[in-house]
Amino acid sequence: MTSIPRRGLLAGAGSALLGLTLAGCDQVSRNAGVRATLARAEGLTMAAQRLILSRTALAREFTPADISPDFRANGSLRPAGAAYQTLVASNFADWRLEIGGLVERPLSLSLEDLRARPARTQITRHDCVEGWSSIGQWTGARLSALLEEAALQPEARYIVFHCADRLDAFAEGDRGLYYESIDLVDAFHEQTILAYEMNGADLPVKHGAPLRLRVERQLGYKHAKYVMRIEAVESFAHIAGGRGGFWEDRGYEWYAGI
Ligand SMILES: Nc1nc2c(c(=O)[nH]1)N[C@H]1C(S)=C(S)[C@@H](COP(=O)(O)O)O[C@H]1N2
Ligand SMILES: [Mo]
Repeated sequence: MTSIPRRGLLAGAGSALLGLTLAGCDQVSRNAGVRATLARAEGLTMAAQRLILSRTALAREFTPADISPDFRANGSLRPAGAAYQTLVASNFADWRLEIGGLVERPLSLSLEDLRARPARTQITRHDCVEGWSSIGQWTGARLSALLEEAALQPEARYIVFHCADRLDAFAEGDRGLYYESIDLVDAFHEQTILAYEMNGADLPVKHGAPLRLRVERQLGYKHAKYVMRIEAVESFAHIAGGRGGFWEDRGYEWYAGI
């Protein structure tokens, strides 16, 4: 398992604690002072340490026989707009994943580049809040390795995933775009990958081609499809509705642990 940078782990632990004990309490979770106190190593209680351990535990993995013959697709099934259609037409040859924000070395990676990076394959169950589950096999680049390569700056607390699709046609500007965010505990989790393959084939368009997040300890809406850009941030308060994700901006929990 890749080791999470100590600073990142502690910062993530702070936000994990807040997520559990102060869920939905916006004022407090935005209070940097509270987070800093929770993140201080000496301030970590045994309960907090147990909590970190429980968050690094693996999600259940299944066998090839368990794979759902018809994995459901949900939300956007194909981003609109000429730019995405052009990418599909060339089989994503000109597509690049941008990794930036609070990093020392911004990256711009082609699918080929991503395939050359440390990878993981896993068979997991996807649980959607709408009440359905499907089991699929995912292969992708480990997010931890990509973030190590980009080298997070010490202020980085969250990883934001910007997607190609506009799910809300009526919302203004970037508020209608799909996006998601996770903390560093999940970003460095063993099973957190950017998947370019599903069930042994290229990721289909309806499931997020060319790249989608798998963050296996959380519910379906956290698994951003059509990922175009990854941004390391100290806070996501300035992005879109400010709550860390498309559905979070519409009332869903930011931490959707399962
Ligand atoms: N970009 C983007 N990512 C998204 C969505 C979306 O509409 N757009 N829907 C989310 C929801 S609610 C679920 S359940 C899963 C569905 O993934 P699937 O289509 O591969 O089943 O993607 C999540 N990620
Ligand atoms: Mo979902």
